[in-house]
Amino acid sequence: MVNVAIIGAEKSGRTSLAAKLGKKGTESDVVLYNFSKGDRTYVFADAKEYPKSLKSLVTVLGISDTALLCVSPEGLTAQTGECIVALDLLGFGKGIIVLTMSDKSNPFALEELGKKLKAMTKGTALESWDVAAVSTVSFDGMEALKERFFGIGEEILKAKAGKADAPPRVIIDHIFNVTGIGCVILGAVIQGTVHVHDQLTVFPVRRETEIRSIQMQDVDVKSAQAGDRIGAALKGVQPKELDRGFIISRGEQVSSRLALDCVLTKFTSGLGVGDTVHVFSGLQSTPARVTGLSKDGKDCVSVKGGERCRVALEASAELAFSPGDRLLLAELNNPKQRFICGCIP
Ligand SMILES: Nc1nc2c(ncn2[C@@H]2O[C@H](COP(=O)(O)OP(=O)(O)OP(=O)(O)O)[C@@H](O)[C@H]2O)c(=O)[nH]1
Ligand SMILES: [Mg+2]
Repeated sequence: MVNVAIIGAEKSGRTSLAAKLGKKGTESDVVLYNFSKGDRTYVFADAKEYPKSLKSLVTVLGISDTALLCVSPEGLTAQTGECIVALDLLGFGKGIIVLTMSDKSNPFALEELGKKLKAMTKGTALESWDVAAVSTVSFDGMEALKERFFGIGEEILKAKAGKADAPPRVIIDHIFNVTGIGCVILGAVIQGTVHVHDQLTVFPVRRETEIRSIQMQDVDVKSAQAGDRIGAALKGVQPKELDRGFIISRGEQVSSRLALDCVLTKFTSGLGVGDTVHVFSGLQSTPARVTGLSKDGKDCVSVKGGERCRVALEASAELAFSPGDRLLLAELNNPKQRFICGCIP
């Protein structure tokens, strides 16, 4: 299974593209569109509530392996920049810049826009992304776009196969109570293989559970592996005890006090001790206060855009994470560009 985030500024043609690429499935602040070709399944995730909700954007990126960044002929906005910053901070090395609504533009303008985007993404994780122009009205470019992300999809599947032997980790993104079954979650297996009857724990709440059943694309299966999107029925937990972003695994670090290594984006005004920020860890998010900063091992009171530092945070809720996870800090009230930095614990 290949999970593809479809993101971009407001009215950049995201939903039209997602709806042409797949069939609508799960819908919340994130809408999933499914597409199967032979034994390959693609799930496209539309961050429906973005730009209003940053969480909607971080959620689709959190459940995706690759992304399509939509840019309309109207061009680049602060939100396009914000999407590029998010993709860069999370290290999305594979994806496609999609120039949408090509029927409303002309080849010369499209080429100029593509060049501008290539310049803007130079030195970021998006540096080697291809640019493709499409129209969901005339269908120009649609087949070529599909061919390109099928190519990326195969590379992703190869990389994921290598992760199937690690301990299982499932990130929960939706939670339901199903009459007669009980607690059912939707989520992504991001590492390892989960089997029916596995005894695992839900973090950060540290609740033991057994995987009662697993479904993929509504079909019962015995196991699922890294990269698969699953539905799973859980024994021993109630839906009300769970929240989006909770992790089902054998072990996670759980804490509300975090010490993180960060690199600030060039597009932030900086970070200071005492600041209130929003921390995103996978699909979990919570407000937090900066309680300490240090640069090159020396304590300091503030850091500027582009700088590297260590941040101590006191979060409002416990977060679950593992070494190697990437967290994001954001200032939700900044009107221009809300991301501050990407961090590792
Ligand atoms: N001519 C033309 N219009 C398009 C195309 N794609 C989308 N549109 C129109 O552009 C508008 C915005 O498209 P959406 O797909 O809703 O874009 P969005 O990014 O999901 O928009 P919001 O979620 O509202 O921010 C709609 O009126 C679409 O009908 C296209 O390829 N060609
Ligand atoms: Mg939309």
